[in-house]
Amino acid sequence: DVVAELAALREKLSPRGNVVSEAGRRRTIDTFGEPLSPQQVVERICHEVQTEGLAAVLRYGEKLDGKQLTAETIRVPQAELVAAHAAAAPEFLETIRKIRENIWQFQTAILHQDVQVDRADGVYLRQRYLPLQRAGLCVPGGAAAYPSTVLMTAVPALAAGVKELVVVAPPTPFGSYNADLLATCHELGVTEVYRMGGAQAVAAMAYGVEGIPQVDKIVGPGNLFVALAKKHVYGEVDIDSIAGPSEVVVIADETTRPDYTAADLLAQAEHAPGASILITWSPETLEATYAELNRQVAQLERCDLTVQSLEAFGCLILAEDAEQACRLANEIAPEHLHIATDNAESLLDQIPNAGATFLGNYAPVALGDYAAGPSHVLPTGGTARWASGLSANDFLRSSSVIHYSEAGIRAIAPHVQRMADKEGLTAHRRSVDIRVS
Ligand code: HSO
Ligand code: ZN
Repeated sequence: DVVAELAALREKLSPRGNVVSEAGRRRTIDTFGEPLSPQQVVERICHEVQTEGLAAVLRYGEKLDGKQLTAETIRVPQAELVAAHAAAAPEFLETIRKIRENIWQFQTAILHQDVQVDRADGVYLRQRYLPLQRAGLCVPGGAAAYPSTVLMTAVPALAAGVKELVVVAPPTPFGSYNADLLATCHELGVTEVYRMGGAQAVAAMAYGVEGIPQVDKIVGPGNLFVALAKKHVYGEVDIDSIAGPSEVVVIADETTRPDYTAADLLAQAEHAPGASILITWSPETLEATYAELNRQVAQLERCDLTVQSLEAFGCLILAEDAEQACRLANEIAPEHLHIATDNAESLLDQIPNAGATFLGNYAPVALGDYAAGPSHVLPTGGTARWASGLSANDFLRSSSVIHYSEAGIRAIAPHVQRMADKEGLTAHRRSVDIRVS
């Protein structure tokens, strides 16, 4: 029963179903003196950061990330950003600039434009789009360093016109001590970088603490605690969607190269955890892809992690036909959908539920992860059914403008008066009466 299995898979991948390891459980007891659920841990951290401020952020940084920092050292010094940038290889800086250009070009092209509707008698209505003033960007730092995530969150924000960007990354070698990450921040003009991660970083940005003013919106990926903390602080500030582990669904037919497909499935599994799902209606393609997976996995740097991830979250599905394959893919609503069939474009309309769709043999997900232009921050865990990937428009809010002339109010007044009468709001009615009588 593929559909039931997929439902179970999705549950495992969602923040709700994300199981805490034994080590994590023990650390929770060490930290809090009792075995709290991740939800309770996050509530407690957020509450303490809100009431105690920076002291709580520093305390949890020490307890959970094992790093003792102070009010002075929690922010990456400007000199360190400059030094990381100066020490970076020229080719790496060239890569950052090329990618920034691609992201900038796409993100500025999709920006909402102000709209004005003109009616008779000088009445006009306008929708204005205004950038947020200050945005907080979460960059993970657990399993690998992600300078690409700095690009994929900061450049859309800059394209929208956000003035103040704050980057937070945990105080780890893959996080805010990573020279590539710091060089990327400097190249993009991001000057506020803090060595904090987890729920405490989200809470610090959401409530504001000494030396770190509150942001308007918090975006970007993170572990379970970051995801739950974003959910917790929503309303205090805005957030993007809640990201869980990464996923791909590849749809292949008999023309799809099994070696390409295997490479794509392994790339996803490398995220560990990452779900790699192949759907095909060709038994030969399925067999050949399986053989390729076994052949290629042995050559990988992160072989053990990748195998673990494939065993837990990977699956190869033999569908009856193309139609069933599309139905299943749509039901999964994956973060990444790769239609690698001969007629890729023609299947697109049958699968509306996907965070990002990659078409054809030459569009591996890694291009979208690193360089294409749309952000790689995408809805996961089936939320592509209703959520969108991060874009420059997420850093805008809209605001309406209403202008009426005397002739305009006279024409609409009877309708406003009648509606006010229905609702029994006499003061509303009088504010119109006084102008037209
Ligand atoms: N596939 C990840 C993004 C990423 N991949 C960053 C490599 N680095 C989530 O879309
Ligand atoms: Zn990736």
